[in-house]
Amino acid sequence: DDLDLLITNGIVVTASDEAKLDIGIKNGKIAILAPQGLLNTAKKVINAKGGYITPGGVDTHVHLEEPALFGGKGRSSDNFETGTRSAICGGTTTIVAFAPQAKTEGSLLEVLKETHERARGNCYADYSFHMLCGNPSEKALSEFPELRRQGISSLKIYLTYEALQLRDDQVLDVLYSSRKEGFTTMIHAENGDVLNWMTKKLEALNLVAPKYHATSRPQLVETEATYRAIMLAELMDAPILVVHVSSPSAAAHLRNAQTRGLPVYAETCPQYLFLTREDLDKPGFEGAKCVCSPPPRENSGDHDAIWLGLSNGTFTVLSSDHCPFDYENTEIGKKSTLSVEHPNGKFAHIPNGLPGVETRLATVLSAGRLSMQKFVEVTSTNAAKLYGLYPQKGSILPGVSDADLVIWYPSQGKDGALTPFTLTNSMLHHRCDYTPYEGQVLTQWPRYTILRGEVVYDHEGEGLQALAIQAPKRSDFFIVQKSAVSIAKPLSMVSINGLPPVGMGGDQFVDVDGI
Ligand code: DUC
Ligand code: ZN
Ligand code: ZN
Ligand code: ZN
Repeated sequence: DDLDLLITNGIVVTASDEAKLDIGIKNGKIAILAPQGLLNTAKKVINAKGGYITPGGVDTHVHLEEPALFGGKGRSSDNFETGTRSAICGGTTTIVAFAPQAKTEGSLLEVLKETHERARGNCYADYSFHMLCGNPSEKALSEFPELRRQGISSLKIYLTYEALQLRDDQVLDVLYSSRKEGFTTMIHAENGDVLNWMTKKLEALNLVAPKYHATSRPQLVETEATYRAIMLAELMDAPILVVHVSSPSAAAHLRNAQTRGLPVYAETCPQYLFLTREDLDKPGFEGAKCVCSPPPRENSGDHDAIWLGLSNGTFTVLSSDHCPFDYENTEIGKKSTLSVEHPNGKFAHIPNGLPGVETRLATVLSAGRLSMQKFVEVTSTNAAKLYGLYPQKGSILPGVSDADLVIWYPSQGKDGALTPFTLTNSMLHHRCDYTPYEGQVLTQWPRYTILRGEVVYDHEGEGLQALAIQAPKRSDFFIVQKSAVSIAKPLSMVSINGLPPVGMGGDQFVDVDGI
């Protein structure tokens, strides 16, 4: 039978291999991988010109159309339509967004239903959801089995933010119910009480400019909460993933936990590889553009430590934490309320979050600091594995995987390579009015994004400025999360420096019903 699409002349990369192979696609699936030149009939042929072909990006940390939960008065710039459009233009074919339950809401199922309604029929990319749990009430906890039946196997909780912060006993409630259902619990690890105290003290001294956002949240704030999260997870013998890790010292605690064999996973994001606190110290209120939590850290040494954590397996995934708020907002002022008392803004009123779903892959690939296999592993394969989307997503397995692919430009110096270009926000397809990576020089961008065998983004045909989406929005792209946890084991099993693992003493919690 004829193939629907044949991709020739590329270097196929997975998390484990790299080989010159042609790819045959039929009915939206990878049909065959063959030595180059062997396959020759297909309805359509794309010549990859010697460029890399990777599985479509899987971005498992994306906030879309959420209410104001992250400080300040911002409203999410992107809805499901603009956020998923931006994703595919950057080579990400599957996102996992959040179904957000604030403290004031009782039912998780109700929130999930509403989130489905916002997403359904509006997405350009495949999607799934993590439950975001701000109120682990008895009712909410009793809904976990039904959530699982509805294809949800992951849940995010917070140790900070007024609308979301849980006490330690509430964290234990969530971990207890999660382990029964086999959920992965994602934890935002910052000590909310400490950073609120720091914020008040800074405000009393009138130190309110954007740069003081970083001052209010030193690494210790993240490190303590990370260690606490590990300790609570160890006590409960439940798997966790610590999200958006920015601090080398927090990373060291995570590494240590992994070394002791605990199912402790970690995520980092491009903002912790490229931005520093100096980006918060721009003239005027510009620093607000880089306000996120945890904040960008001090210097390139911190970046080096996070890159190392990606290379050595401390970080299982590299996600965007796409959470955009408009800088110029006619209703509420510049990414904050600019008031009479605070004509230059006040960091505590700046909603925390950055756009990044479209720039995640190209910025990291252009930096050239990860092997191609590691790049695929942390930006696609491991994300799919952690949340039960693998091997439909995150891989290129014939007969098994969806035909979700990115065809990159040939590497620098080769025929057909992309001329290095300076990133500007006008090139992007999100609905946010800035990118924190404005001015960064990139050497790569997806040449084509392919979703279930269809070319959904054609950068070459349309040029950088153009909206190049050809596929219509799908009626229902929801991907059920299958296996819940722990396919992706932490990769680091040897102790650091050959030292014996550091134990914490004591016993894990043992449940009476024997889980
Ligand atoms: N941090 C951010 O910067 N934005 C969204 C939520 C978060 O935890
Ligand atoms: Zn968070
Ligand atoms: Zn987030
Ligand atoms: Zn305030």
